[in-house]
Amino acid sequence: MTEIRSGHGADHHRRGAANGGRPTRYPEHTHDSGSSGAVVNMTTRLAGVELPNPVMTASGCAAAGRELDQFFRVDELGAVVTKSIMLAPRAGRATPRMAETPSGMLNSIGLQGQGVDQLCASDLRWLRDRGARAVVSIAGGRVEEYAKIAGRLGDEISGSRAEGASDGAIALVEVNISCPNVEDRGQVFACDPVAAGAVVEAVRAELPGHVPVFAKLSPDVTDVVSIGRACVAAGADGLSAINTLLGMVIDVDSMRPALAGLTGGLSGPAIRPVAVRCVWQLHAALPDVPIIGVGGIKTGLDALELVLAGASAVQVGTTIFHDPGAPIRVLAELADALAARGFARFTDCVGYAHHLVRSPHEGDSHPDLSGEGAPHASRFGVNGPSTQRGEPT
Ligand code: RRO
Repeated sequence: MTEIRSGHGADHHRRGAANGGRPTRYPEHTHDSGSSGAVVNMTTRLAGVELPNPVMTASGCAAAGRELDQFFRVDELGAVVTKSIMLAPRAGRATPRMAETPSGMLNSIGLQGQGVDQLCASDLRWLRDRGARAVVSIAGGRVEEYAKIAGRLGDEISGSRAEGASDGAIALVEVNISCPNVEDRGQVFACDPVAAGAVVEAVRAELPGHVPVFAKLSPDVTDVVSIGRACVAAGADGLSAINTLLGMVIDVDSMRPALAGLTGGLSGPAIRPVAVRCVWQLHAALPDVPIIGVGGIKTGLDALELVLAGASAVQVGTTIFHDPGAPIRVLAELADALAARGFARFTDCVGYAHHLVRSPHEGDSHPDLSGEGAPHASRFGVNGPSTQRGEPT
């Protein structure tokens, strides 16, 4: 049994490529919750792929994880999500590209990056040698570009491309159909169910079946569920929710827009309620589809909120810019929060809040949240998890 203990991140010795460069399997990855002594199994499954725990970095907030590795061992995260990669290297938008907002940040990076060949040759191999799992985020201007990138990753996974290919690192592929910083809104595939489905179908066709494809959705739509459904119908194995919201800041001193690109993507704590709402709606409509929740997570309790809404994994993003150790801290805090609520397994908590509310069609009476009679009634005023359901979702 592999154990993670509270505060483990900084203390552990560095393992390097001690496992021969292959990702470690974690049959029972548990967290010994420091304060209560309770043990929580943090293992999660995303469309057949098992991860030792549900906490990832968010795309675009930690490159490919190399810089974070000086603060904690990135292989101790569930996965590292790479910055969205395109087919060719790309300079991105003009500067300034970032602006502060109350409880958030606005970015207009514009898909700056090294291109997929360089990602495979360098960062993915580093992640593999580190024993970390990679979620490769891909982006394109056209359906054909997404397909070519997926094909390149497919070659890498099958090892047909080069000796020592980085296949072992790639846990799943996140299809970014929702970047807000493209030249025109018509290019945001996630705003249209047909366009979203076309991208997912093309990507799915290029990747081996055992590599799950997750579509990353935009909150800037009227009905996020209809987009999610279209992606799943087109072959997506799961959904990531949410990307940033389109926003704008005007500097009142210069009286000019703060970003050279004028508009940008809003992230940070300000958007967390939007992420919770989207994850809730998607899980309610598509309960069998795994969801990765992302948006404004700073603490383990923030992560717990998204898990209760239906997320089987979470991504930590903007907070990394001022607190690089945040992802590993969030993991420890999430495990503590689960232990305090009586959960023995992370998976038992996924979507738990849905079981505590009635649908509006069931009348006005409120669910019994008293905890009376529940053997594991907790100080949180809800029936303990062991009285509700035994099986993970
Ligand atoms: O690169 C960006 O400007 C960017 C991307 Br790809 C994205 O998906 N979301 C975002 O806020 N910025």
